[in-house]
Amino acid sequence: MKVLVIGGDGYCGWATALYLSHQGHEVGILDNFVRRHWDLELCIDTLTPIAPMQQRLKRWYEVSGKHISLFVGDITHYDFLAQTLREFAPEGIVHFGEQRSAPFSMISRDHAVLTQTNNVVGTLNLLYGMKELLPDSHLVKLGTMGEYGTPNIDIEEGYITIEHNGRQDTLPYPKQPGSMYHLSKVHDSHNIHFACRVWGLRATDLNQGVVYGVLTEETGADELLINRLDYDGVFGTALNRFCIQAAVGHPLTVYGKGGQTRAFLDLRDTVRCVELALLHPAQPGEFRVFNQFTEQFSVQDLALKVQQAGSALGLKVEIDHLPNPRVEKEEHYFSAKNTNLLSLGLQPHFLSDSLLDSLLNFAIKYQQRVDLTQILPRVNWR
Ligand code: NAD
Ligand code: USQ
Repeated sequence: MKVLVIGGDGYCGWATALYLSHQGHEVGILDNFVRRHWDLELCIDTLTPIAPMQQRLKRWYEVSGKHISLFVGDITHYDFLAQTLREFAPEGIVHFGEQRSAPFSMISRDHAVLTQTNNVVGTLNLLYGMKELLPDSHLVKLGTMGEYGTPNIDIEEGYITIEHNGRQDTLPYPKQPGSMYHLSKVHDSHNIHFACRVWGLRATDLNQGVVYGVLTEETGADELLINRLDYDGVFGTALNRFCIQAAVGHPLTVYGKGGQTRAFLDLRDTVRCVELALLHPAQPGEFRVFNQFTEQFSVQDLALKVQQAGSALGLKVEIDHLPNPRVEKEEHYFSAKNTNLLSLGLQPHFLSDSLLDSLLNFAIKYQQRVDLTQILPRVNWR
């Protein structure tokens, strides 16, 4: 299949582009490298030394014999996007190309506006591009489990059947997102749903949980193919951060009580889920929603698991409960469905001691690159 990976220089996108290329798909990467620019602006850096994209692609060709096309530009610029769609003419479009940090979106009004403009306008341009140029292509869009928030009922996959005043309907599941970033994903979902209903486009929204891990078969094949791994207080995510904190002897930063429960998955499952969605496309006019995660944990559970795995490696790991910089429930019900991807054949990698060992060892290997001043959270929701 011919697949365009938008955001292919990022954490999920790079691993996915290489995986799809390895599986024999013809892959193109579109990215404007704005994430590298935001890192520079915030004075942060990935734990792992990532190479420039052109070097990454050259080495991938040397290692695998497979060519990946590169389109450098911003999808909020319609002319560039339309030209890329015309030239590459993909059958599947995987869209990772957004500002994806909740804390980044809450730094200031400017950051909220940047996040929502970048994400909503980029996706809207893509929908118009598909309508005008590639109406039969299939959009696989990365959404987030955080669109749902933490309701006191089970979370379904995108839709819920409701009875009201004696009548019944199946409607989009209510959304209660917890940051300006998560809100941008809700706005995207509404726009994509509209494009499917009204223009007959086909789309799959992957409501992904928090991703952990760094190694995939392909990114581990050579040092120049290494993936990014964020640990700072803005772009770093819970489990990845905890492993790096443990490796450098920083107390684990549990926010508040730590009862916040979220859905998680291994990066190796992200890449496979995307391929499964591509291989089993939505029908014309269908807006399909899959909850993309394999397990649920509270933040405190994760900290205890990392502490245990660290002890086994001889690390002394302390757990801190910091005042929560976010406004979120710290004790709540959380039970989400995730059967759609499993029924398409996903065989999950569950969080195991061996994964934690490998993440911890990876973090130990690159520990001299950690800037300890970037670990504590700096962005407050209030
Ligand atoms: P990332 O920041 O590592 O990568 C995003 C990439 O998109 C970057 O390379 C960036 O330069 C590019 N990009 C952003 N805006 C662009 C634009 N306007 N035009 C072209 N390129 C643009 O993020 P990630 O962690 O790989 O996340 C990818 C997607 O998956 C995001 O949409 C995110 O919301 C979603 N997601 C991520 C996680 C996670 O835990 N990392 C969990 C759930 C969902
Ligand atoms: N948390 C801590 N300590 C930390 C970091 C986070 O306790 O050091 C807590 C947060 O308060 C929150 C939970 O862990 O309750 C998850 O936070 P996170 O930073 O790991 O993840 P989040 O902000 O939700 O965002 C990440 C990705 C985002 C994606 C989302 C999936 O950055 O792109 O959409 O995970 S989900 O959480 O399912 O919405």
